[in-house]
Formats: sequence, structure tokens, C-alpha cells
Amino acid sequence: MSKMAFAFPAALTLALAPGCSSAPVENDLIKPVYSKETGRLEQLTADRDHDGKIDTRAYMDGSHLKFIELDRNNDGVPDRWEYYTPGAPAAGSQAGVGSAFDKGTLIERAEEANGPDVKVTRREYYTGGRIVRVEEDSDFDGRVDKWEQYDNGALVRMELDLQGRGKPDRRLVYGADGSLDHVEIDPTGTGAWAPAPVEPAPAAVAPLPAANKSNRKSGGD
Ligand SMILES: [Ca+2]
Ligand SMILES: [Ca+2]
Ligand SMILES: [Ca+2]
Repeated sequence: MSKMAFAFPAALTLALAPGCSSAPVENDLIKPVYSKETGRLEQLTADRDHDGKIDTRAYMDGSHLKFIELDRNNDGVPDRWEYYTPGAPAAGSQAGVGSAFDKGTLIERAEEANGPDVKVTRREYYTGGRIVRVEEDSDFDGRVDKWEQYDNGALVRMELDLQGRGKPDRRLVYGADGSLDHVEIDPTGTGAWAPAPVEPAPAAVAPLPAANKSNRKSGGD
């Protein structure tokens, strides 16, 4: 899978463990933010691409991670949020900033805003830290039009709503090696999925007459 959950907790554990001098790079990157009133750790911030702007914020309740907010395209606006299961304090750690940072915490949900604004357009669901399901509004009209299912972290099925009915009409089924195995269609939306007609290979399509070029529409903008 190309989209991996960002492994912030482990990095933070290294960075903030008291007396840990083996992670100087992480210490340069990650800055804690404390509550002025209570002194509790509220955020850990990072500039992961070294452009001088914070792009990653882990929201903390003391030593416990609540969620991580990311700005993947560096425009200053958050566009991905990762939510984690409650973790247990690291074995043998002392209570305190970072030292009891959630050990074994796992991502359980993520949201992305991939459209023109901060509206969430993609939702990822995880079990045991592995992605199992995704819902996405790929054309940003506010309605989900793409559903993905994963098995052992690998995409096994993708369903698409190409007709805008709010339910899928095309299903792509993937093999164990990740390649597309076959396509099914449900053109009437009744749930009666059938194999998609095999499209002719390009070589089998008769070439269009050259005169058709003049029929090309000039619109589009
Ligand atoms: Ca940055
Ligand atoms: Ca952004
Ligand atoms: Ca949509």
C-alpha cells in the first residue's frame, strides 16, 4: 500500500524519552506545546520537510495521543487527520512527558480533505492498525462515490458509483498479487452484479474515418 499511516508515536517516543540521547534528529524536529494553565502537554508539533512551517501536530492529553493533524501539501491548512486507539504506557517508563507515551497505540481511523476546502472527502478505517475500508468522495460533490475494501492491508475490491446514484454500479476485484482480476457491473442498481462485458482490444477496433476529425467539438470551457 502506498498510503501508510504516519508512524509518529514511535518517533515521538524516541524524541521525548528523558535521557535518550540517541535521537538528536527527532529532537530537532519535534517541539512540545504545553498548556499555560495546567502545564500539561497539549501538542507535539513537527516540521517534517524542514521548510520552516509546522506541518504535523499531534494533539495530546498529557502523554496520551488524541489525534494527529497533517498538512500534506504545505499550504498551511490541515488536510489529513489520524485517530488512534488508546495505548498503554511503555513498560518501565516513568509517568511524565513523553516517557509514558502511548506504547502500542494503533491508528483506527483517518480522514482527508482532498477537495478545494477543508471538507472531509476520504475516510479510512483500520482494524489492528491495518487499513480495512475506505469511503471517498472523489469528485467533491459531497456524496461518496468510491468504496475500497482491503484484506491484510491489500486492496481486494473497489466499487465505484459512475452514475451518481449514491450506490456503486461498477466493481473492480483484485487478485492476491494486487493485479486487477475482473470487473463486475450492476447497471440498474438492483444489486444483481454481473461480469462486465469484455471490451475489445484496441487493435480490434476499426479505425475511424479521417473525416470525423472535423466533427470534433470545440467546447469544454
Ligand atoms: Ca513543513
Ligand atoms: Ca494542506
Ligand atoms: Ca461524489
